[in-house]
Amino acid sequence: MSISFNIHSLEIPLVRPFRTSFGSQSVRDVVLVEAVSDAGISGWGECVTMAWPGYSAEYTRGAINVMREFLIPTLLPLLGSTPAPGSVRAALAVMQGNPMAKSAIETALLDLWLKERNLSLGEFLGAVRDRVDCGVSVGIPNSIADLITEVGQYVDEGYRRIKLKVEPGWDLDALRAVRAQWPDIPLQVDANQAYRRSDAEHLAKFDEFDLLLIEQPLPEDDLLGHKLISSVVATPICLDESILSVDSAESAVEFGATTIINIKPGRVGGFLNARDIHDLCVEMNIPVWCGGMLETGVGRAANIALAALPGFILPGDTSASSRYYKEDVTQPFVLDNGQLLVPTGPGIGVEPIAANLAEMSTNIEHVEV
Ligand code: NPQ
Ligand code: MG
Repeated sequence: MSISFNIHSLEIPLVRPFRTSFGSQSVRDVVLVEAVSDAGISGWGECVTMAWPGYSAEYTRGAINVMREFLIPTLLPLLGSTPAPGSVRAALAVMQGNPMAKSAIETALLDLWLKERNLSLGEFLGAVRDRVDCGVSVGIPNSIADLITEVGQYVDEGYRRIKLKVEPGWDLDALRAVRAQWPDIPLQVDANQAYRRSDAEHLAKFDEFDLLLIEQPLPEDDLLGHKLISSVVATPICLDESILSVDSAESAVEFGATTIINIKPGRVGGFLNARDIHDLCVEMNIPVWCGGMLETGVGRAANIALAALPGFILPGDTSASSRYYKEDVTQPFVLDNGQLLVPTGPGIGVEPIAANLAEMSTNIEHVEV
């Protein structure tokens, strides 16, 4: 008698292609991990990898493999009944790297553990709000005209902050066009590591557009480069890919490489680590915001609970389901006055809709230990 896992591979069409400095995507291939208890209760976690290692070194087939071959077997001694969240994190920490795979498994078991206690993820993490401010991430489009149309749609829908994906050759003209139309809207950019140290003077030209921040301009391992950029650019630098743990967050801040941090549970190995990074940042007076990885409702629900913690003072990439999907795997998250409601049900507070899951599913792998 013990907990078993189903690893669901899904393919969901995106409402429009999402292009970043590392590639373009028109279908989200995503993995949902289901942990099933003896009592037949399911806990859910989302693995936010992409099919290829473009955003970080992890990728979907590798994540599924490491879950099956190493992460789940490592948990075997704990799986007689639903393990406490801290013990899952400690057991998984024996394995290096693979934070997105770890986060998916930890979250599925955490959802189960919370459901057994009738506690919501928000209550467990320490949420202080019942709704969160939402921003939206705008991919690199084909033209300035398309950009203005797309941003206009999001502004009309009520998003409280716009983030433009940028890369060399798609930056100043795009910013100028958006600012000409919307002089006052909260605006930021994300380069996903597309610039180099030698671009410091170029990045300084972003200053005139009154941006909240420039996210991850340089490669993830280049803390010195980010510090050098910060000395030339007035706009705050915010790290995403570089921040992998509590210690790397503290290092980046103390070193002077960043003054704002994007927290993504998948990138940091789960919600416990995400909460700890949040707590550290509150102590250090570093604003944080919740990133996004084109999550389905499963991952989105959990992110919104995280974003309700007190240190999340900037709007997140916690968009409505409709930003990415015509149909979500859960009940859709719908924007209300630029905000989403924090789920209040037990665990992550949402379930996949069986018919949607069946329709989107391309493969199910059962893992029993
Ligand atoms: C970021 N996300 O902040 C990412 C990166 C990103 C919402 O901008 C498929 C799956 C495509 C995950 C493209 C946002 C993706 C993806 C970009 C994540 O850096
Ligand atoms: Mg980013």
